[in-house]
Amino acid sequence: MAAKPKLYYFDGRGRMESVRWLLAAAGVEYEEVLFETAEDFWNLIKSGKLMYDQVPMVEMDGMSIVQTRAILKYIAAKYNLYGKDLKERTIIDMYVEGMRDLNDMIMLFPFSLPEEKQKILNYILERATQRFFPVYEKALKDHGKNYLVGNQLSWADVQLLEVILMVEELKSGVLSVFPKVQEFKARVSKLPNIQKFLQPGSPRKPQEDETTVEVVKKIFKLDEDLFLQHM
Ligand code: GTS
Repeated sequence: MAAKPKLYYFDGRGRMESVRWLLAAAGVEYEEVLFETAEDFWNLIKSGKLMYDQVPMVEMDGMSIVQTRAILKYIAAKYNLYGKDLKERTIIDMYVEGMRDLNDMIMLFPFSLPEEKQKILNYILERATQRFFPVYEKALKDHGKNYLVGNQLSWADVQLLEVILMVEELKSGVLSVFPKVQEFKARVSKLPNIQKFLQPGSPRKPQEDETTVEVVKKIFKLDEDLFLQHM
């Protein structure tokens, strides 16, 4: 039996959460190495497995895969969640890249300065409801199918459910004017692998709280000003 994929990251969502989602949707069991300190991270760097001395990293099929998109693409392709041909793949990429733009904003939100939080929150919600969700509402309405691409579950659907739930955590009721997206959410949440991942006790992580933010800053030695410039 092939070894289970092994995920290396800190104990939080960050960039790894979409990898957890995609593996879960594919019904793949995995192990996690969740480091807690800068020393743990340094030891991983010293192992020479991180191409850019960065995580996420996933050990899978004899590779140490880094770069979030590379990891996700490999999993999507391997588990038949990446369309049936190049055109479907490109459409999946277009959906997923938009969703990742939104996802990245939400991922960084807990790290924003207290005095900036409300402004950033408003911006995220405005982008979600004015720019991104209308696209998925229209797509689902226009083709009348259950999934975004090719009428079978793909990476785009998994990423969409993940980001819907993230936005709803920031503001409940945001889907009220998107009936097709609401139906999509209900439908995809009931798929057995996904339903399992949504249960309490699954490897799904909560949104980063203040404690996790402090741990992450220590692990990656993030100086606040530098970090904000990076954002
Ligand atoms: N483009 C990379 C990806 O998508 O994987 C970025 C990876 C990245 O910046 N990782 C951070 C890191 O390892 C951790 S986190 O942003 O995901 O929390 N930082 C350490 C460093 O020295 O850059």
